[in-house]
Formats: sequence, structure tokens, C-alpha cells
Amino acid sequence: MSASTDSPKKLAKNEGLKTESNFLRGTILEGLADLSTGALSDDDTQLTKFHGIYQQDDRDIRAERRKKKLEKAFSFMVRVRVPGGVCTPQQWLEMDRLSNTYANHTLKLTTRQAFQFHGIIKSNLKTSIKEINDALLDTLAACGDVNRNVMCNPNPYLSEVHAEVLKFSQDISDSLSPQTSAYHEIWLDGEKVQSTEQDEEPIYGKTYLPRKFKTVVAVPPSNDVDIFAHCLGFIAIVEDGKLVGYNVTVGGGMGMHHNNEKTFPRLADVMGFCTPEQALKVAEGVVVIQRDYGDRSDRKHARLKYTVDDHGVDWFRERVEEYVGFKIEPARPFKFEDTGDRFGWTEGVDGKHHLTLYIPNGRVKDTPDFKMMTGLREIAKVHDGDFRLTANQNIIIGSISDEKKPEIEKLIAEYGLDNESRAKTGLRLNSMACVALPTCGLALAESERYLPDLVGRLETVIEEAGLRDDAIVIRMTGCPNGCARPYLGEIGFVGRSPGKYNVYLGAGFDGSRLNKLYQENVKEEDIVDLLGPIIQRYAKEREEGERFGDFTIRAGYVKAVKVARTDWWAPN
Ligand code: SRM
Ligand code: SF4
Repeated sequence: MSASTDSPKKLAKNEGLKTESNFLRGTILEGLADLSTGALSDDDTQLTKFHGIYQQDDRDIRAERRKKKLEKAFSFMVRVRVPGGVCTPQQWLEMDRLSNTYANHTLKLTTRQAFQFHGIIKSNLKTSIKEINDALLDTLAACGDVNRNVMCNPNPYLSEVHAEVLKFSQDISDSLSPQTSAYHEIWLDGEKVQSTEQDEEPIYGKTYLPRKFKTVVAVPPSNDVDIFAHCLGFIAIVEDGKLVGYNVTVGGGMGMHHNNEKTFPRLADVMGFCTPEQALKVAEGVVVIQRDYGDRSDRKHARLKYTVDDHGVDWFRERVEEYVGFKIEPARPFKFEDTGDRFGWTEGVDGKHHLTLYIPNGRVKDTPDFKMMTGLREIAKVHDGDFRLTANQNIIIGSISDEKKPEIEKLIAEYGLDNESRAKTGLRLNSMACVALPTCGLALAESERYLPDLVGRLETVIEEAGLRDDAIVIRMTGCPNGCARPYLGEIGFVGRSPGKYNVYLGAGFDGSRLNKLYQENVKEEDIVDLLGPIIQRYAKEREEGERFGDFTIRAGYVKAVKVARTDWWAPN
């Protein structure tokens, strides 16, 4: 299939790297054996991303080491795929053990329902990856220019179709996983493949995708996966209690660059409807069209959102239809209500109990006064259900039996894990921050280490205004890449430089409207003065049921921007 008739543009450097890499091998094995440095070669650090591994350095001590003329304090971040966010208590225990053996004694539950380890040094990398695989989880395609961890509403209480939908998300994950044997060969001591002929990537080809690719599945009314923020989405359509198919969304994404208007966050378009039998083929079709038509010359313009934006969703649908060989039907009605988690106890349709716990910014760790990691470990030791990572960086202790419930309740109380002890406002429960400093090489400002303090200061205003129990979605990132989906926060902060943030307001509570820039370059110390009066006005002037994001638009603080086309599918 030919992508374009225009004269060919110069390909981005990574394209050559992928072609030459022998299906993602590069010289990773040789680099791992060289212990004269804690780093890998620049080219290999691009390739290890496809294996779920990022080279990083501790930015807190970068300047000090430079002064002492020491190499940067290199270590590796390892991302573990958890399709749909569901893992067993045994797997939780293994992740906990590996973090305490090879990493920095913390686990990061990510905004895409995965685990991240930070601080693994080169000499421990291979063993760590091997032991993650021994726990029947993997890191392949957790990063890189491929389809990454597939997300799915994690709360099993939602509907009878949940298990079916979760299975679908796991099937997408399997069908879009890279087929190269390089992963096995490098990390699991597989047989060395002598020639590239033996490897094949039926869907991706040798150069994989132009850029990262993200897929999600949602069951309305919950939009906790923020479906419109992702390249490809499937919205479960349930009629008379049965899953009849999915509305397919394409072309969402968050990342942008400051001062570059050619880059922007974009909400996905609803492309149409397909049946459950057609859905895997449609997923493949969307990937293949992006493979062939995505921009391989400019990585800042290479995401699917730009392909859809440049050509339009109708053009995109036609290309997918040509590939899959059937028509994609018009979309069916659906309605989302919110993007948050259902905290506390819920009862599942299976008669089991589920407990959603607030984990501040997804960082599982022990501190002198709060033994969160130990508490969750003790729960995992007795729990016979599952753990479910949410897209809001929280955790569900899922499928708890009647017999186990008292024991788990006792551990929750013993370790102070209950939500009431640690998150007294709806603002905090709905807060989310990306990792940022000290590990993220792209951070311009603090995020995970700063948001809890800022929320604390805003909580004073919230309490005074009588808004303790009101859910307000607040998100922060240390740079404009958008890892905590800040452009879908009713209040969004995006780092500009140390101690300074762009402040955004006005996103839709249901995830269907982006927020808008309210003020640029706001200093940390000025944020409460900026937002306090708006919060107080909201408390006094809001209409019945009016959400904070909607109010900031009605009150004229910001103007509404594009709304995902959800309203006209579901009139009411
Ligand atoms: Fe992200 C890059 C962390 C979700 C958009 N992201 C990074 C890196 C790997 C920095 C780097 O490239 O060197 C960060 C590692 C930090 C660290 O020290 O761990 C990083 N991203 C994260 C996580 C861990 C944030 C979190 O606190 O949970 C999330 C891991 C998700 C996962 O399990 O796979 C994470 N990143 C996201 C999301 C949200 C989502 O997908 O729902 C986005 C916005 C959606 C999107 O993709 O458009 C996101 N991350 C980016 C981008 C911008 C991409 C773009 O199109 O411009 C980058 C930079 C890049 O790719 O060049 C990036
Ligand atoms: Fe790093 Fe920026 Fe992503 Fe935050 S948003 S983790 S600072 S890349």
C-alpha cells in the first residue's frame, strides 16, 4: 500500500535505526556486557524502549556529579505491561519483591494501568526482566513505536459484560504484540536467531510504527480510561444486557510542545461501530493504516492523531474499510458520566467485593509514618482475588470473597490504607500527577513530588467553600507531554520551568472536552491566589449539578474548546 504520491521526505533518524536493528536487537547484548559504564549507547537506548526499558539518570544529583566529573548516575526505568490492569496477588508480591531487590523500593502505578520500576542499574537489568517474565508478566512493547499496554475499565462491578470486554482488551494486546524473538533472546536467554529471515513482523514490518500507539477499551458510563485521549478506543455498546459491539474511536493524544502550535492535544473522533467479531480486525486495520500513512519524517508529527487530523476521520475510515474488507457501521448511542474511580467498597455482579484505594499519584512506597507498601503486601499474602490497577493511578483490591473480607478489612485498618484517613476531599481523590523529577529526563518542573502539597493548600479553600465532598478533577505534569492527561483535568497544571506552571481550566467531567489555557507561567506561590477566588465563586454561584469545569466556562474564565462528539450520539 503506498502512503503518498508526494516526493519522499527525509526519514526521521529512528526510522533508520529500526531498519538496521535486526528486529530490535541493535547492540543491546554487547552494551549490557560492558560494565565500564552504567549507560547503553544512544542508539540502543532508543531500541530498549521497545523492550519496556528507559535509560535515565538521577537528576537530583546530576549537577553534583558533573562538578565531580563523574558519569551521570545512570539507572533504568522498567515498565511492565498489565493488559486491562489486572494481576494476581502472586504477581503483586513478585513486583513488590523485585522493587525491593533491584529497584528503588517503590512501585509506580502508571496512568496506563502498568507497573513501573525506577532505579534499576545496568548489571541488574537482565535478571530483573527475567524475573518479571517468570512472574508471567512482561515488558515487551510497554514503550516504543508499537501498540502499548492496552487499557480497560478495571472495575468489575460495572456490568455483566465486563469480563468479556476485559478479555477483548487482552486479545488486542496479544494480537498487536511484536513477534520478534529479540526480546526472548536478549532477556530470557533464548536461542540466538542467526538471520533476520527467521524473524517476521506480520503487522508491523521491519520499521514498526512511526511513533508510539495507544489502545483503550471503555464500558460506559465510566470513562476512567479517558478514551478520547488515545490513538484507538473501543466503547462497549451494551443492549439488553448484552455486548453487541463497539464504537471505535481514533486520533486522540495529549502530547504537545510549548511554543509549537503544530503540536497539540487532540480528542479522538468516533469513527463508527463494529461487532465483537470484527473488532480485532478493526484494531489491526487502524494500526496498519497508521503504519502506512503516519508521518515517518517528523517524530513531532508522527502520532495517529496527526494522521487523522490531516486527512479527516472519513478518509481514515475508508482506508480502514479497504483493509478490513467490510463496512464500519454508523456509531451507536452511548453516554459517559465521569473519568474518576469509584472509591471504597463496591459489590460485583459476581457477588464478590471490590475495594478501590486511593494511592497518591500511584506511588506505592513505605515512609516512616505510613507503611503502604507493607500493608498492600500483607493483603496480597492473604488475598484470593485479584489486584486491578486503575487508569487514575489507584488500586482495586478486586474479587474479595465473603470469607476473606473481614481479614482484609482488618489489614486496611491496621495499616491506615482506608481512603478516609488519607484523602479527605473529592479534590485529592481526583488528583493525578506524572512522575517528573528526579527520574524523568524530560521534566521541566516537579509534578509527583509537588502536587500533594499544592492540593493540601487548595484543600483549605475547598473546605472553607464547603466543597469537601465535591469531585473536581485536578492533574499535573512536569512538562507538556501530557503523561497524566492534564488537558483533560478540570484544573490542569503543565510545567514550564522549575516552580512555574501553565494553568488550564474547563475540561469536561466526562472526559469529552479539553481544557483551555487560563494563565501562563504561574509561580507555585501564586497558584492558590489565582484559583482560590474561582473555587469560592463556584461554591456560591454554581447551578444544580454544575461541574467545576463547566462553571469555569459559563463564568467566562475560559472558552469551551472542541467537545468529543458524544452529545449527539446520545441525546438527552
Ligand atoms: Fe508518558 C514520555 C512517564 C503516560 C505522553 N512518559 C514519557 C517518559 C518515558 C519520558 C521519556 O521519554 O524519557 C516518562 C518516564 C518518566 C519516569 O521517570 O518514569 C513518561 N507516561 C509516563 C507515566 C509513567 C506517567 C505516570 O506518572 O503514570 C505513564 C506511563 C504509562 C504506561 O504505563 O504506559 C505515562 N505518557 C502517558 C500518557 C497518558 C496516557 O497514555 O494515557 C501520555 C499522553 C497521551 C499520549 O500519548 O498522547 C504520555 N509520554 C508522553 C509523551 C508525549 C507523546 C507525544 O505524542 O508527544 C512523551 C514524550 C515522547 O514520546 O516523546 C512521554
Ligand atoms: Fe516526564 Fe513530562 Fe511525562 Fe511528566 S509529562 S513524566 S515530566 S515526560
